[in-house]
Amino acid sequence: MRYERSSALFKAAQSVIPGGVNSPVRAFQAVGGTPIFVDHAKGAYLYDEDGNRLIDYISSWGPMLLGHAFEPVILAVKERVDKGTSYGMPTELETQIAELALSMIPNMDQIRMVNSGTEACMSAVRLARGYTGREKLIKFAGCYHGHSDAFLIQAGSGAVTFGAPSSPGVTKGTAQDTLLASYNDLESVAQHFEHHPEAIAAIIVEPIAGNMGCIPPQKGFLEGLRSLCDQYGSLLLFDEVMTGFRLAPGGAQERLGIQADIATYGKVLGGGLPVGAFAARNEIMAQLAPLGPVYQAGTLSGNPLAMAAGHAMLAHLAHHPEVFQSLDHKTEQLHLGMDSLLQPKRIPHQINRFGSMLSLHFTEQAVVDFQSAALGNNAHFKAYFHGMLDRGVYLPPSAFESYFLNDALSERDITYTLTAFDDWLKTI
Ligand code: KE4
Repeated sequence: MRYERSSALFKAAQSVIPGGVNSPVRAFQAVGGTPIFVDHAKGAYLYDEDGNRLIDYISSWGPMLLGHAFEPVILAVKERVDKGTSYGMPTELETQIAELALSMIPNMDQIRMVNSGTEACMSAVRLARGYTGREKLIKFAGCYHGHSDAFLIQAGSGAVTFGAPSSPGVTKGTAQDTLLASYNDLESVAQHFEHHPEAIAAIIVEPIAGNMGCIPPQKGFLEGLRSLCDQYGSLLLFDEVMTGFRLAPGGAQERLGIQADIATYGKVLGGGLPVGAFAARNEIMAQLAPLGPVYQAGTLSGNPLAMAAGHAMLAHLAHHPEVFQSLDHKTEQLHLGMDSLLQPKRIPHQINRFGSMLSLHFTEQAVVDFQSAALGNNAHFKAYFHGMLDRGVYLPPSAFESYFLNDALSERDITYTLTAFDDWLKTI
């Protein structure tokens, strides 16, 4: 693979954009090398500035569930753009996508559109605090809910893990209201409720974690969170920015049969345009401005182009539920194929998979939380990432990310990917 043009473009970008990227993970810092600059994308393929065609397993970190430049989405945006790009006034389109989304999502009465997953999660936490009148938030080490201060918290010292800022700029005052627990470890959550029985507004959780690689919930984990919230009068927030409209029309709530009090969305919901959202029952949403005192707003929230793209995306998924089985099948094929190639090599590895999310970890022990995910052999991962990239397969440039398959991937693409994997394995 040649990368001269990407290298030149990266050099130019670095002089005017911090780190040359508008989101850190794109900078390849975890795997080294030069970020790939894209010229365009179609279906399952990315076409970079050096003319390389790459099979895409990131799908823009989730939104491109149906592949890049999905025709109905492109057409919807083209039809809409001549009517103007933003009004700062309500449109029928916003009601239509809200009705459609709520017809797919179980257990929610209303939805508020925002412009990113971060904004959705940040607003959901504020709403939970406003609704309960409580201040503490429980989150899980390794789960990512966007870059709002309340989420940029790492394990602090102390018997019951108090939060400490994981980024400069996050204040100790903020950190003290975020309590950290371990994913798949109910006891680490119960401890917080025992110490703060009436102070915890909510638990926020990725129902299937996708920011430590892919980590599915163990049996009873989410059910346990649900019952702890019911026992102590706290709200259960499902961060479905990744899983929403990806695992099933109704996301993880539908797939797992567990009800959240507030659910957040993004990615697929916007069909690739900037959209986030949060949904809840009427009694909770009644607290949100302009109905109630919990303030939240956004100039471009419900933007007509983004709504047009999102509506076209959801309409397709609502009318073609077979997409979800197709995605599951393709992901299973990739999983089983990789595993069968790895077995004879006796390379310690774990492959986690749920729906169309998957991750490969070079480690002996099961990857069930952030601590076990961190034990992966990163040198192996870097070699794997670049080995596959050199063979035309684009994977997430970090071991702490999930793959996001898209339904434009053909059986041939999966077979090619496994051939490339086998070819790389021969080099180690
Ligand atoms: P955004 O603000 O990036 O739209 O969404 C934040 C967010 C919230 N919740 C979950 C579960 C998420 O995975 C994300 C964002 N995901 C990352 C990928 N790990 C986006 C990629 C990036 O940061 O560039």
